[in-house]
Amino acid sequence: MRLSPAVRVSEYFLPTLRNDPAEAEIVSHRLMLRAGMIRQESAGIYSWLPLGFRVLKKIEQIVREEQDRIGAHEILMPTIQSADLWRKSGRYDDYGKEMLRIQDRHERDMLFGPTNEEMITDIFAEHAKSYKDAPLAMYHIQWKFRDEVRPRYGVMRGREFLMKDAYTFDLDAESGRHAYNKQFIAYLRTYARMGLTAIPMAADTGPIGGDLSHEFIILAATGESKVWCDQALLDFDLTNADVDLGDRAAVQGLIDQLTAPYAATDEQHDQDAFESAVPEERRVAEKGIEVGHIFFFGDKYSKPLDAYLDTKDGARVPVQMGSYGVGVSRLAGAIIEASHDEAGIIWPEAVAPFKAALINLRQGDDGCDAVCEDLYTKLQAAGVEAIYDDRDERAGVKFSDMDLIGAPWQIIVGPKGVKAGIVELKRRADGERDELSAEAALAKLSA
Ligand code: 5CA
Repeated sequence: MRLSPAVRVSEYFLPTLRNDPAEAEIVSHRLMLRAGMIRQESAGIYSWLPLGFRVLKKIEQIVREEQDRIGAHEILMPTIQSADLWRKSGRYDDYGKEMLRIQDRHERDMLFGPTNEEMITDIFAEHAKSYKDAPLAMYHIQWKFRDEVRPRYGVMRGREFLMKDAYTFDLDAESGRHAYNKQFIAYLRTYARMGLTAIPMAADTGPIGGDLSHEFIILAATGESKVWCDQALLDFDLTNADVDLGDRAAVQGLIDQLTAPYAATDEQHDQDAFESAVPEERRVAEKGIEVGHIFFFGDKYSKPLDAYLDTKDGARVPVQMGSYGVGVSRLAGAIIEASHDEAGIIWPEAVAPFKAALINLRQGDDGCDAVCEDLYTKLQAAGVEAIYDDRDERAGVKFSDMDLIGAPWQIIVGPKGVKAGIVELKRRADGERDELSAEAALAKLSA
């Protein structure tokens, strides 16, 4: 999807707020509201305004590229599902009040999907019959609904939220495990591209089921899960996931290496085991945000939903499955939790709504306007996504709004500099400023 390459604030919808909204308890929620990224429609349900939408699409695209890279195929399943398949799997009753149940005009039981194991198993079962149809991996990026008891923290725990859910189908458990491992590696790559260190932790499987499962956790004081791990995991270069995906032993070796140090969430934590496994100076006990969760559950759904494959020697076996979730909308909040300061958001370049904010300090001044217009045109031509603050506002307002929305770079154009033939290039992350010609700033940003 192509986002518009550049916008003028005067023509944009950027409803920034000067003050902290009272309802927001954590920094990412506050900043998303203040930066005009989202608007709450009802508890746990949000509209994504232009700035937020751009970030959501960037996150989605990274997730998509890393799924495609391991050979998963993108599809799109509906949000509304019939209750029939869920009755077959037994989860219609198990899911309880978290599931939003709906009746259509014919009084047929429908539901707003909280996840898609049943539906995709049924899709697979209808068309896949033999060993030749495996292995297969498919995913979609679709809105989910879970009627959470306590939706809170903005998009972090919503009721309606965007999830990438992938599903794998294999002939035997060993191949299924390899499919799980490939997703594991795709997850490390995905989070690393967003500037995040996500720690894999052995986890409970809850309503999804199975006995092999990992959560991917970002450490943050405002996280909802308590986590304990070995500092070694934080020091480990998790971006170092360059392994030949066809080499099962090498892939398993990498996973073993990543899962060997102690790492556990609340449900799995054992303080004695933690203390004996990790020397005191390396013990990390913090809170974390779960940004992904993967499961291998074998034939839990394929048996009741009749997804069987004929093997080469004529046997008939239930297909071995796993499912793999990434909290796409939650990530927008999680990235902000990991990257902000007093003044606002500091977007990692890969997910920034705009790479650069062009700030005209004296709108209406011929010199400033001319330099800005020229830069604005050239930034677009160079493919640098830019937001031009061309409002008739005080410099202070522009500075604070542009710091708030957090583009990685700011080009600041003022009357004095224009006379001297220079602009200021400011890096949002550390405030470092450079004085240089407009051409040099442009060259730096388009590099
Ligand atoms: N079917 C499996 C994997 S596809 C599944 O649904 N897993 S899950 O329940 O763990 O959800 C996957 C991810 O979605 C979570 O790791 C989390 O990042 C995100 N998520 C879950 N519930 C919410 C919620 N209420 N608000 C925002 N994100 C959520």
